Amino acid sequence: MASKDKPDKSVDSKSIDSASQKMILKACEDNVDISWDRFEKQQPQCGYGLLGLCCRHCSMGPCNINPFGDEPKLGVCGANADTIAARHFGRMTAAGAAAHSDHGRGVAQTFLATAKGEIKDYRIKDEQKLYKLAMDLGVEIGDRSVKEIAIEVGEKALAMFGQQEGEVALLKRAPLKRQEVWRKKGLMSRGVDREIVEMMHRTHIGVDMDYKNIIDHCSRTAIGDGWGGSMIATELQDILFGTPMPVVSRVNLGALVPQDVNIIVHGHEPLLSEMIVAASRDPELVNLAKSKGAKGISLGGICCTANEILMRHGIPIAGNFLQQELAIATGICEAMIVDVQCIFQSLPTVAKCYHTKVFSTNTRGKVEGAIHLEFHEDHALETAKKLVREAIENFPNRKSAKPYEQLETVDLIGGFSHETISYLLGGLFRASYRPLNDNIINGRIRGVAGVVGCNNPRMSPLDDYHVKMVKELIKHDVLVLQTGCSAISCAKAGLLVPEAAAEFAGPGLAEVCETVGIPPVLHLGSCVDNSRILIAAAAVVKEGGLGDDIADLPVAGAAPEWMSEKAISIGQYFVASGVYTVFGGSFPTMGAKRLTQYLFEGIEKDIGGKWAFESDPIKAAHLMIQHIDSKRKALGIDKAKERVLLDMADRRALD
Ligand code: NFS
Ligand code: SF4
Repeated sequence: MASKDKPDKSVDSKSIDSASQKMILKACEDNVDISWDRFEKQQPQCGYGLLGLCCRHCSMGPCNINPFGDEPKLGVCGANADTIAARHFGRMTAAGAAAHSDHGRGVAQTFLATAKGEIKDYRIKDEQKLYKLAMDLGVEIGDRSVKEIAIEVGEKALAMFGQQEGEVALLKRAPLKRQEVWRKKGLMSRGVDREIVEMMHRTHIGVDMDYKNIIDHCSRTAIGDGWGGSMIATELQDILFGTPMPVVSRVNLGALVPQDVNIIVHGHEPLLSEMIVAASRDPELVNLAKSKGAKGISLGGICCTANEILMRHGIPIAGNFLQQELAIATGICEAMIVDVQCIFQSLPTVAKCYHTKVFSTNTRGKVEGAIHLEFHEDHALETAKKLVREAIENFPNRKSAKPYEQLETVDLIGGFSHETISYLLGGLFRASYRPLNDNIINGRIRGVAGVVGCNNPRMSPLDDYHVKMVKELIKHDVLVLQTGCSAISCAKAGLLVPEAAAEFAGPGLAEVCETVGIPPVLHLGSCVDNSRILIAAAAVVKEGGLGDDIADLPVAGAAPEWMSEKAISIGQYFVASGVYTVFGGSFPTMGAKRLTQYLFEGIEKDIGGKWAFESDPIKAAHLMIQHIDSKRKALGIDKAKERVLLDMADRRALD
């Protein structure tokens, strides 16, 4: 519990949105410690750790390297700063890739069991996408039944994790030139799990002591995530739950409605949340909620689970990473249901101050103090109904005598996928990236940026960096693709609606957005859905006119408020795919000069992409714009031709 004299005047420095500010103040009044308080109590944080100069990989250590001219310069085993930081960076990549990929494996297992008819609560929703994936995996279609095809697709997808030799099949979705770069450098992932395990081996004491060699393996591991584990997760989720289509919804803590039973789903795997969505619409349970005095059942998501159920069902998003405790602090959250990843261990402690019940549901993610109600795919809906019932039963236990305030929400459009982007631009019958490529070539769209990733109290106020950077990008005609908590940040700031084009975008981008009717910032889903950005980039290359590799495209990436190891894996597969990628906040190798120099410069000539670090959002946006401009110049499209949009009459006149 926080002390009564906790300063509350600094709320502006903690979040830019007023719903969060109100709940930060409320938590303070209620004497509840939240992430910002704990961050303050951790200060000053360990400088060695921040710079990547701390190693505890063996019991001769822990060893620290002094970044200022003085001793010690070597660990007990003789490891230098670059080796120590590279090993640390490697293990972060491996952990991030493991998180995405273990999620992907779970989806593949459920998919296969569904295809075989072994579980009943899921079914194959998108057959077109199944066929497409089948072709990419070399599964024969012919006149085989959907069931036969799905079983083989499921088996092949699952086998990619444990594959030992050869190449992960989906890497063939990358442009040919990219594949050549990878093959020449020996970076083709041989199997998703294999590279992760090998990373753990290489970074054990006394194995890989060459920082560039470790970074090569970071690429192999991360490519196996982005073009492997994460891509499998996205593809199979789309086939099982439907490929997202643009959908209107709302975002922010106002997703919790005072008159309703409020259920928050938080975490990552849609296997669970999809079933909670179904259960929350069950008429019997809705009636039960009414019998307890509620108007209905409101469901809201936090983190990537939020993105998953927004994308496919239009369920409102309650918040991003740093808002998880604030959702409980509203006092009107009957149940918070969590599965895996990005869950604060503090949730049950915060919940104790209110009436909220926290449920853990995954055998991989038990939470001390939470009620563990394990979720299994073979009786998914039944468990989901049990959880919803628990929430309803908890409705009469709210603690405050005062009426609760309805917090605000902001409108957004979600549900963009690689497929919908090409439909929207090209039309349903001639879905194509041609109009996008043409608009990039003619300069109306200067380039495309992927802005993704987390929130971090280090980067307070919450959302500020994301929003400032993205506004600066669209102002300079850069179309922005988003996923994860970053998309939620910009959604709260009102950037994910078509009207944002006229208000915030440069004239070229605004014109394109208005013609097509899309926002200048497109929400592509959760963090595993960064694979959609890779597929879109490959599609742009394939469409032609913008070079023959992702590294040739006028594109850039960023994770402004990153905190998770998953962000490192994502950053590394962006870089290894040829993308210039900027991180904010901190960068985990800064104390290791040669390694950092390599990641920020030297690596570009090896694999086409490179990293950058910038703590100022406007400067970071301009680093990306400069990079985009340099690619435009290399492509010879830097001198934008003054062209006017031709309507049909003009065209006829030309003919
Ligand atoms: Ni991505 Fe999604 Fe958010 Fe960061 Fe966590 S929820 S997987 S890791 S914090 S963006
Ligand atoms: Fe120290 Fe080397 Fe052991 Fe790391 S591996 S703790 S640097 S002795």
